[in-house]
Amino acid sequence: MEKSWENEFQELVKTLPKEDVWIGSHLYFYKGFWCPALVLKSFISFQKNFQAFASDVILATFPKCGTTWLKALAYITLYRSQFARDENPLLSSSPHQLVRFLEYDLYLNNPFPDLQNACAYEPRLFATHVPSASLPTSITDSNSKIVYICRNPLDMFISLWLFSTKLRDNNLRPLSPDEAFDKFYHGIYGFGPFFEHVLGYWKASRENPNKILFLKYEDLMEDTNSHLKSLAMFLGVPFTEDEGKQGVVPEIVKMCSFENLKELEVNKKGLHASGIPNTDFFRKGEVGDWSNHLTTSMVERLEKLIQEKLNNSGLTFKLSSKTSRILHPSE
Ligand code: PAP
Repeated sequence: MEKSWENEFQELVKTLPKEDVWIGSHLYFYKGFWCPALVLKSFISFQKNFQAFASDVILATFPKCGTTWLKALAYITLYRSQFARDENPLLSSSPHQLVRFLEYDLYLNNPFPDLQNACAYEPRLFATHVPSASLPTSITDSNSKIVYICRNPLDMFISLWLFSTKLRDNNLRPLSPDEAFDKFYHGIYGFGPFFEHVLGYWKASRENPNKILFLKYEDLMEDTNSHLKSLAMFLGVPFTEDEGKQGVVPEIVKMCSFENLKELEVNKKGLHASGIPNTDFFRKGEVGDWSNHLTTSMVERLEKLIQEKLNNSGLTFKLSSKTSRILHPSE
């Protein structure tokens, strides 16, 4: 049985378009997105075998858009009644250990992982980068909840490029900004194209706002307190008046802040389940850092692309925290 699935998988891989520009390992184009070689098999197992519970919460994110941050915020908010305030799990575990990825972790070497023991508390809380159209039907058809976060594509590109530079095979020549930009522009990177991913969740969240909470990194950065309150409400664990008086919301916000998480010992050492050092998930944590890296012509091309892709969708992105500049498709 296992052998025939392995053969079937190997046959499938041979038929898929592939690219290897970013870190040296392949991306395969499958089911409408570029799937990193490392997780192609686990994505298929996840899609085929995952059985959602109505109570499940899934954090769905586009890579480099705030996954680590959202994991920390959601975990502490959802389970805050389970541990004492001075025994915060973030002090001893990285956000990626606390909220485990389905394709990048749990299904990585096991088509039927022990999902019950993968979560310390109820309800189960998992994370994924998989686009909405490729989620297992048991997630989309059940009452399970999805929290999605995305980010303006200019900052996301810079974060991805600098992250990939660190992970790139040492035997390869460095990836030039122009090469990286060209692939990015054409949607060729893990879980890309970006716009299809973002618009998939955007449309689904507008059709069913009780099932999908759609967040943006820039909004969260601008006012973390109120977005945390909305998140708690959405998850069915609103902050009480008493918690308000005790300052629980600003306490969680501070605990999960970039500055705090980056300096915790647990995030300075150790590896993510995929082998990536924990420290690589904390770089700068700012809105608008793209302006320190992109050329004028890159910015112009991306702005035009955003206008084309977001056209009439109602979705907009803030590109900078200083000017609050918002790119509307009609600009
Ligand atoms: P992933 O999708 O690969 O798991 P993800 O956490 O989304 O990674 O991306 C990391 C980005 O989030 C980094 O952005 P930067 O490169 O522009 O700096 C990282 O610095 C940022 N980040 C990590 N933790 C936080 C946090 N607590 N608050 C704000 N930004 C954060």
